Amino acid sequence: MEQQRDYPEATGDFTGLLTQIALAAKIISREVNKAGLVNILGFTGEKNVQGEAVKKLDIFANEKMIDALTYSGHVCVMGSEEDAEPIALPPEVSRGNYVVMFDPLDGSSNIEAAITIGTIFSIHRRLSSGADGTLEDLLQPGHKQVAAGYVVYGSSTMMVYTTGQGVDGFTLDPSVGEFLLSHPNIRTPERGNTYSANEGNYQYWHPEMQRYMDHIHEKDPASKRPYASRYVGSLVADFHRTLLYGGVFLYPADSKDPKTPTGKLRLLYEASPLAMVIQAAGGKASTGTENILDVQPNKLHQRVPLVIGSRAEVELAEEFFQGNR
Ligand code: AHM
Ligand code: MG
Repeated sequence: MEQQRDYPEATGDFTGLLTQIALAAKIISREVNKAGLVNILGFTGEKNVQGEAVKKLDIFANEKMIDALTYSGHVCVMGSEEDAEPIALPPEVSRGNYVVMFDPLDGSSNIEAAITIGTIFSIHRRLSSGADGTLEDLLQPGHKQVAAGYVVYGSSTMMVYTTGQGVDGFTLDPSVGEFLLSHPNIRTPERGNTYSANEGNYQYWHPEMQRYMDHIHEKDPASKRPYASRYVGSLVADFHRTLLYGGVFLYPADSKDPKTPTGKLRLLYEASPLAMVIQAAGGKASTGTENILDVQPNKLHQRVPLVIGSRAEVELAEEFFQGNR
């Protein structure tokens, strides 16, 4: 709301939209925090579009995001990691000009171990002219995002987002039920000697990634190598730590699953929004050869290799990926 005052032409729609996302996040946060207590955990027996087992809390989070956005009046179409197709609005609700994509509960394989998980969101303006948004509205490159962010359900619940001008973090104060500005203008360190990758995939990585990893493991005190390893296996948690402390997170292409040769993470629900956040905080996100924000999506559930974090660390990895080292 404070930033809205800087834009006299602002209608308040965007603020309204973020408020609805924050509302969904509060509801999801409440359920995540009592996940061990209620009978909401466990497999539903269904598979999501990625072919992975879906837990009940994923579905709950997905429904809350869809409901909060559907009735906001600010959205024309949505896309969710849990839904194969674009999510249209029911006929009776009013339409708005925003397009929202989200991963309602990322890292959900960690729920039963009480490990940090999160919700990621990406907001675009619609391109199409009809009342309802279309697939074309969802398939926009990351540099067209008007805002992006995530909510991390960890030892505290935090919402971090950017509209392109700086990154702010808000911590949920459970006693008042509001997100309070706790981390204004987050800047990611230029360098960081921490890396985050699933090294169990080493044999499946391409030689460039293997050589990069071997380099990171070498002893060279001048460049603070070997780097420290941190890997939660929950993207929001690994990203949030990297954003605040610096370092690099990598999920490269690998040959583990022939169905997903370009890596595991999804461009529209994961890589692109986090890329907007890191870039606004002074960091960088890359496929290894291309800025993530420049990748033109051609399908909703497209996957991309992701190298993200401190600018100097991403550029070091890029040198290897591009065969210059
Ligand atoms: P999900 O959306 O099904 O939860 O999968 C995405 C998660 C990310 O949170 C995490 O970075 C990655 O999968 C971990 O993958 P892996 O187990 O291959 O290391
Ligand atoms: Mg995910």
